[in-house]
Amino acid sequence: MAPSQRSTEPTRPPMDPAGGVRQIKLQPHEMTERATATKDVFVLAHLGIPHVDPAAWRLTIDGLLARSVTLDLVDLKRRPRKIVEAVHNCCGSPLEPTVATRRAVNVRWGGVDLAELLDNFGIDPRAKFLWSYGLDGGEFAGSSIDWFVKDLPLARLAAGDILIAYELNGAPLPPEHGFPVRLVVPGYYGTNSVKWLWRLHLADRRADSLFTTKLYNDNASAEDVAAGQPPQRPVWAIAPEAIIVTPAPDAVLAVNEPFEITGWAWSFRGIACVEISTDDGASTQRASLEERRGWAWQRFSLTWRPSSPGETRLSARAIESGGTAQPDIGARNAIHVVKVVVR
Ligand SMILES: Nc1nc2c(c(=O)[nH]1)N[C@H]1C(S)=C(S)[C@@H](COP(=O)(O)O)O[C@H]1N2
Ligand SMILES: [Mo]
Repeated sequence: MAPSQRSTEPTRPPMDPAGGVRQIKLQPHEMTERATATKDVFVLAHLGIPHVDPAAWRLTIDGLLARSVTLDLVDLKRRPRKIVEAVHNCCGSPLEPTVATRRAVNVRWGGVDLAELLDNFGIDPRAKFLWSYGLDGGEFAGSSIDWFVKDLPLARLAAGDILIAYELNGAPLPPEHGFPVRLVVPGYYGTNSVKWLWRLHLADRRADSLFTTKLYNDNASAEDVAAGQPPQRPVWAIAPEAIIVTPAPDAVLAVNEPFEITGWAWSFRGIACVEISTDDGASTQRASLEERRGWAWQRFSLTWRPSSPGETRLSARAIESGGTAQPDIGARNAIHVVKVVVR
């Protein structure tokens, strides 16, 4: 390999469609499989889908490094391939950050370990953020976007497993999921995993783009601000969340018959406990919960024997290692409630 530096920006590949795409494939009660099939993975593209010629594709890594580098697909695939199973979780619309959308899948990504790759090029100690650029551009929320740009704190490298990914579930990335190459940041909301990646830039400050500084920043609570936290918090690490898979909404369950309430729970820090309520929140019981395995979601289950007929609301609350619990309402990770009928 003879790394060289690219001086000019790439030409944007054809966009088809040009304009946002949002395909939500599975509702919570359909998330029955531990490993989500590629056809069931949601598609979120704010600006459309660029169709990239893999032979012309290049990745430039520049900024606060001892030396910049440009890699092609052959360079990348020659390096050791790492497979990472991880929850992939869209945080919902950046224009409606407090709406729970429950877009989550659990998949296997394959690619090159970013931390190992960067080690070869000498990270400057002044570098604090990694900016990542997608080949897509266009209009979003009244703004004209050159490139989709996100950033993340370089400190995230220490937790491991950030990939420059070229495979999803053992096959090349499909066009809509970032072909030929995307970033994958396990444990961070999906928006940070930039598709159609063409540049990684190391900097001492956050990227000044619509999707980094204007959108995708949550307002901190009054308590947090009083405790000295910054007023805004970037949408990076995934907050605790649990999804009820069984029973489905409006399911009819038999009185006095055991029924297994099941679902998935996850967060950046990992889930320590899931509490289930079968009586509209009046009381809770602890579900049995799988140990965390890497970045994958954790299954929970609880056998419930409904004792009286009528309508009731089941809910599950995930509590992560460290103690943070899902809020009841008004957040992207508000608790999931499923109404059922007992007869
Ligand atoms: N280049 C680029 N990367 C992107 C996006 C985008 O619009 N452009 N959308 C982000 C969002 S909001 C999510 S949730 C995930 C969705 O990835 P998927 O469509 O492969 O499921 O990609 C992220 N990466
Ligand atoms: Mo998203």
